[in-house]
Parts: sequence; structure tokens; C-alpha cells
Amino acid sequence: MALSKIAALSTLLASATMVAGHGYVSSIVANGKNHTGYLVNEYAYSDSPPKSIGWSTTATDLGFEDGTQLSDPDIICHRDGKNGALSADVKAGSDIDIQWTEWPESHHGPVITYLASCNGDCSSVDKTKLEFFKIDAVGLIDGSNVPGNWGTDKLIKAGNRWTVTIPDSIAAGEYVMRHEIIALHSAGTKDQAQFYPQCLNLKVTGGGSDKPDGTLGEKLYTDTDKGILVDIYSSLSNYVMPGPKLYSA
Ligand SMILES: *[C@@H]1O[C@H](CO)[C@@H](O)[C@H](O)[C@H]1NC(C)=O
Ligand SMILES: [Cu+2]
Repeated sequence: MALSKIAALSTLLASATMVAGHGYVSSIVANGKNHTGYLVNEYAYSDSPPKSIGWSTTATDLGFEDGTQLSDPDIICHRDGKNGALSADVKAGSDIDIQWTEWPESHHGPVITYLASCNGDCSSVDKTKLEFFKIDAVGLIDGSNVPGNWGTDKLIKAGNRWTVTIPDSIAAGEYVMRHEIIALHSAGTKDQAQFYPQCLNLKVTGGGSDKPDGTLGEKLYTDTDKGILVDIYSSLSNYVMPGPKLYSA
């Protein structure tokens, strides 16, 4: 075998081992209805994938963005993220259940959810113009046993599921929900935190009049934020959640 082939094969094997067990959002339930997400390991190989509320991505390795990509458009809705064609109706003030396919226990870190108004139709909005406000974030729940009990551990325990409440104070309209896990198992080294953003379109009904200020996706984090460059194996007593502060009505 040519050397280059051996190299390619071993890279493939290494990455196959590395990504075993990473997940993605395969569905959500909103207003009692189950909506299929962008099934990346099927749709990315299809010539005519079904329309979805989930944004498409080419991250078929189920991989991540790293700390060098925090001002790259790929951080917004994952690798080559492109608008979902559909959106899920949801009443303001109600809960959304979010189903991940799986999550590796070792990949501890926060689970964070943002919304950004599309100011119109999310199926055609320019993602680089979306301004995200944070509606939910769970980081370190209990740091007593290193590396601690994290949002990801809660997610796994719930069956790789997460529940988030859509604020009842926000104005009706279409929003991109950016739901993200940040895996911190290697984050003690600069740029080694792993970002797994997932985008899904919502159409919020009811609600109030709030139009919260938000932050562009490419401005959410820097690679030296306290919650991004952090060694979770040094007993932490608290964790500083990265990104803009939590929205409250
Ligand atoms: C949607 O339905 C699928 C298939 O029954 C199920 O596995 C999944 O958990 C449901 N999604 C949610 C968020 O409950
Ligand atoms: Cu991994």
C-alpha cells in the first residue's frame, strides 16, 4: 500500500474512534408534535432529503467546531449550516423537548440554548445577521467529584434529552433556536473546547412584546473566555457560563 494510503486509512480509523458516540439533535417535540430534525448521517447522503426544521450541515463525522473557529460562520449552525425549510409551531411559555441521538459520558460540559429572531422567514434568513439571546444554560451542577456533574450528565440521564421553556414574554414570530453542547474534556488546552451547535426553526405564537437584544453567532465566545479555556480536572467550585447573559423578561 502506498504510504499516503496508509496515512489516510489511519487518519480515518483514528477519527472513527474519536467520533464514536457523538450525537446530534434528531427531533424535537413542540406543542405536542414530534418534528424530525436534520438527520445528518442520512440526509447528507441523499439527493433529495426531506424538508426539515433542522438546519443542514456537512458535519457527517458528527464532529465539532473548535476554539479556532469562534469567529467563523461555521460556529453559528455547525459546519456549512444551511437554513431549515420548515419551522415548528410553539406557544410562548411552553416547553420544547429536544432529543439527541446519543452523547459520550466523557464529554462533560454545559448545555446552552439561544434564540434569534429571523425578522421574517427563517428558511431564508442570513445566519450571519442572526442575533442570539440565551434562554437556558446549565453548566456545572456539582463540582465535588472531579470532573464534576455537568449539563451533559443531566442530558444523558434524561435519555439524551433536554427540555427548554420558550419565554412567554417574547414577541410572536419566527426564531432560530441554537441549542449547543460545549464539551470541555480537553478544554484545559487553548482552542480544544469542542462546540456542537444545532439549529432548528421555531414559529412562536402568543407571547408578549419583548424583542431581546442579541449577539451575532460569530461574537458569542472567545477562546480565552473563563468557561471555554478551563481545566475541568482541577476541582472547580464554580463554572463561569460563556456567552451573553441569560435573558429574563
Ligand atoms: C420523536 O419520536 C421518536 C420516534 O418515536 C422518538 O424516538 C423521539 O424521542 C421523539 N422526540 C422527542 C423529542 O420526544
Ligand atoms: Cu469526542
